[in-house]
Amino acid sequence: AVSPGVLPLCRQPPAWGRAARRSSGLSLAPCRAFSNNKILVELDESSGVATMKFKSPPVNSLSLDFLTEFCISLEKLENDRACRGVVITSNVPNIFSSGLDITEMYGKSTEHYAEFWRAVQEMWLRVYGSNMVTIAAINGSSPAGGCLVALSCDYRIMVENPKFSIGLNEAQLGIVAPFWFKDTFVNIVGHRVAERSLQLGSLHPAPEAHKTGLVDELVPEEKLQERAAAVMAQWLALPDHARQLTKSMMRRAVLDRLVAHREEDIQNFTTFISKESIQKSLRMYMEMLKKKKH
Ligand code: CO8
Repeated sequence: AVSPGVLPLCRQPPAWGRAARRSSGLSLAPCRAFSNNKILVELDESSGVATMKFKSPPVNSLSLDFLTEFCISLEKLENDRACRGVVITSNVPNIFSSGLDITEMYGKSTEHYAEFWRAVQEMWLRVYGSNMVTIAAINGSSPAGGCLVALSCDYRIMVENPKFSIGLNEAQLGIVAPFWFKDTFVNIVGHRVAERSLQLGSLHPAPEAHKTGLVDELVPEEKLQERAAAVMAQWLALPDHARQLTKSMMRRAVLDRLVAHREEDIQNFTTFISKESIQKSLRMYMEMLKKKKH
């Protein structure tokens, strides 16, 4: 489980990848990879850029296990001096992430809700507060928590397919996006766009998401990784310390607000999600998702 602000330190043994390649007889390409059940990470040591691919079919939902592995992977990269930037993308066709795993918020104990919510907070604190350059390469739909992951990055590039949508649609589920989801959203699109979008629980098709500023640019699917690499190179051309201090100056107040109210926020979540009416809304929403197929 993820504890507040203190994750188990899981540093890579030095030259882990190199040793593996040597024993397999492959050449010494400057690339290291590590993987867990949910996420694949490849670090190109020559550019200092890691690619993190979500690989948890069918929809990359952010379960407790997923969030824990996500945080551990981020921490590994954050502590790796060879890594300066990370591109976050998906290995599952047509889906970036379907957001928080609804089954973690339904029919469970209050202790479970608290543990789950702490992991959601931890994920956001790590992505939004990362020292690395973070780019979301959004190659599929990205509702709610999936949108939050993208919003927490420094830059968003989305595949131009209008079938892919993104947004904080919590209101559609009968739940309310917490203040730090809202703060992150407002900081990107401004108050008016965020207010309307949040009240309506809008999922914006890619072209509309671009128009509102929710994503920074659209590209054809086959150009996504190439474009992410080009944008990353642009951001990495600056000295890290100046960029990092500037990022911290822009984001610190929002991060500190959650840190200061973390336990209260967990309490609010567990109370809210445990309500019978909210459990009923979530059940109906899950049934609607299942019915949609048939
Ligand atoms: N959690 C759990 N299971 C999910 C989720 C999810 N978020 N999304 C989809 N699934 C399941 C489906 O039920 C389905 O299960 P099964 O195969 O057993 O029937 C399976 O994944 C595949 O789903 P689809 O058939 O719907 O796949 P599609 O490719 O047709 O569509 C979508 C993919 C677009 C992602 C679609 O599944 C969808 O819209 N999902 C719902 C997304 C959503 O609304 N997520 C919001 C989660 S809430 C959140 O992130 C923030 C909450 C903040 C809490 C604040 C409270 C105070």
